Amino acid sequence: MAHELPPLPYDYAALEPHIDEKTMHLHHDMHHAAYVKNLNAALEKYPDLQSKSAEELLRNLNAIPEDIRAAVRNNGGGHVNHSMFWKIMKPKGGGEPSGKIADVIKKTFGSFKDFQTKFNDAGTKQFGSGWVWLAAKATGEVQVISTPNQDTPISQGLFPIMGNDVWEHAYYLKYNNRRPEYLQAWWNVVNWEEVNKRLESLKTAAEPALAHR
Ligand code: MN3
Repeated sequence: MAHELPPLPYDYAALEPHIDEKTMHLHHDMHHAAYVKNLNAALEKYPDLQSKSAEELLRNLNAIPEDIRAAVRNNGGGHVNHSMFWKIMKPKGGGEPSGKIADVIKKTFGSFKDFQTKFNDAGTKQFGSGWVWLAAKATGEVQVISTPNQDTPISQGLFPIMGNDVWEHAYYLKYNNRRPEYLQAWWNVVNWEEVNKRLESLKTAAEPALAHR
């Protein structure tokens, strides 16, 4: 039961002009594929860990044998983060959020615009590679956080409702060093239906159901 690379849920060019086709090819077929391959390689010596979902492994990294802990953290994180990332984007996405996520954003941040500003700011300030998130506590309370590398909110006991990848591999071909421009453009491809589904999964499951193992 090896971990598998999920297919992109749309064409590589579908997020143009905001995210270019070549970046999507490299990002999905090379970067994400490498995380999956390296996660499986790390688990080779530990058959009892192979049946666990990547989320389960990441939820308690201290329980992972020390010799593969960093590999699981980086590659398991990379796998889970990107599996979410592809799904929370879609062609002709973006616009104002609707449904429950709109209410949560308004209640927490005052307005969608204030939320975007806070999210973009955290993404811009994340030094080096990492992610910016809207993450929820089990109580449902949400906050904007950033994490370095492929670290996931799951390892902090938080649930990632949505997140943007601020590694240079996510934007450098099109935006070069202009990360703020990428962060701004990204809102045009957000799949609010999927974000709402993730928010909903907080309430319907004791263990939030993430899409992919
Ligand atoms: Mn990436």
